[in-house]
Amino acid sequence: MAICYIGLGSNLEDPRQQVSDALKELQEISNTELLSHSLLYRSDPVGPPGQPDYINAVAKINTSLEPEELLDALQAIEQAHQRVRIEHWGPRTLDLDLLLYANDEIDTERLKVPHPFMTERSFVLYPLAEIEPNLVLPKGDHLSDILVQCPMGTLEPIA
Ligand code: A4P
Ligand code: MG
Repeated sequence: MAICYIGLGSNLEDPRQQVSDALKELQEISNTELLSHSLLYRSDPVGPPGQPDYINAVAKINTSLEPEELLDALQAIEQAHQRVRIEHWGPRTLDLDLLLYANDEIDTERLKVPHPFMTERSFVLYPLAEIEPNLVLPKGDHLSDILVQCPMGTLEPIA
């Protein structure tokens, strides 16, 4: 079994509902258990300006799926949310990123783990720290040390 962390994000078509529904759908992935998840957070978009605010969250799961099988399952959930890919870093109904898969480092055409931008993004780091404050990344970096170098910016937890 592998402990994994999934980053959820949405900024189209009722983002709060999209993320809440996706958290429930993570529980339905085969051979996978949802262990915990963060609050929902609101933030300004990173990337092209003029798009709506994002809602983000992070989930912790335990799975016996292989990394690419898990990615398949995450992409199936994205598809079910009728995600429209308009532009890179542009608006989306649902984005599911595999942030961490056990202590693995993966670099294939389809999958890069840890997720390449996770250590720069407040909307990933703060929800992750909420559920796993003592996390150590595969290269040995402590999440708490990365966090102090990443301002919270406009990120705020929502009720
Ligand atoms: N892929 C490779 N590694 C991974 C991984 N670890 N997890 C591949 C998931 N997918 C991974 O993904 C393109 C391909 O990446 C996939 O087919 C998969 O094989 P995509 O989701 O279609 O591409 P994208 O989302 O447009 O690009 P990217 O770089 O994944 O963007 P991000 O990092 O997802 O960022 N602002 C706020 N406030 N909140 C947000 O959530 N999100 C983004 C998107 C931009 N700005 C944001 C937010
Ligand atoms: Mg993505």
